[in-house]
Amino acid sequence: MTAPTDTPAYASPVDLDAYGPYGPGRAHTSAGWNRPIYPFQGRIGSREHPAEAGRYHLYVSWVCPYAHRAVIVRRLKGLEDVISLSYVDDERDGRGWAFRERRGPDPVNGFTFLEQAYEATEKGYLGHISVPVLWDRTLGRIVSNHYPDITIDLATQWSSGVDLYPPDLRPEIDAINSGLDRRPAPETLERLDRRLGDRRHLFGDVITESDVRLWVHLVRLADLSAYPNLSAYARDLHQHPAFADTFEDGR
Ligand SMILES: N[C@@H](CCC(=O)N[C@@H](CS)C(=O)NCC(=O)O)C(=O)O
Repeated sequence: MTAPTDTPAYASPVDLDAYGPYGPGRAHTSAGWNRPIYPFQGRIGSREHPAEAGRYHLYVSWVCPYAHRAVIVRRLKGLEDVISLSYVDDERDGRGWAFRERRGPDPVNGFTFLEQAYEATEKGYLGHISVPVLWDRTLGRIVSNHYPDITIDLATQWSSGVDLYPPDLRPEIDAINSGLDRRPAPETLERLDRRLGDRRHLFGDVITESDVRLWVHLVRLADLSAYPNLSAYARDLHQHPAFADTFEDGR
């Protein structure tokens, strides 16, 4: 592991001529759709990765909706001082996610490419190098790059006044979330639009995991005009700092 220094370490600029465009490269796919297999599925709260403040770091990207969810959950739970966060550069060449001036260095390991975190975890790793990825400082390795587990663990493993995944709602939250795994189908949007006809959020006054999932889709969909309740809901949540401050319009 490279110790952080006063001089930030950055990757050289994106160079498509020299390195080619990113991907498809390491597309480890699973049955049904083009989804990577996740080799790293550790859980916070397990014996290996106890829920300790200051121990974990999230590597994310501004341009990745999956990473965005983890950033919103961290903020909603008030975990900014508990779990550190850094952003990879928005653009990639054939070398994959990298740390550059635009989004700042890797404050934990001084890596210049995210690939180094995967390599440090598993030498010779040939799988998918994705964000979000959760890093364990104590063990010097990745806990998980499985985005649904990362958001659930952030939501449940540290107590604060906010419960995004209340036990009594979990079956219904899981059911809604499964329809929001990928870009939601029009029937899903219609159903959720109707649901929001008589409540502020998907489960009423409280904000849950499902709202985080849904909102990230909505703000990236081109046209919500056919869904008046979803449009109003998206605008309403956009006023909330956990949503507004973690999103750059136009992305
Ligand atoms: N697609 C993953 C979520 C994570 C993900 O795809 N992240 C993207 C950025 S939005 C990534 O880092 N991909 C790496 C790659 O394309 O190799 C999933 O289906 O669960």
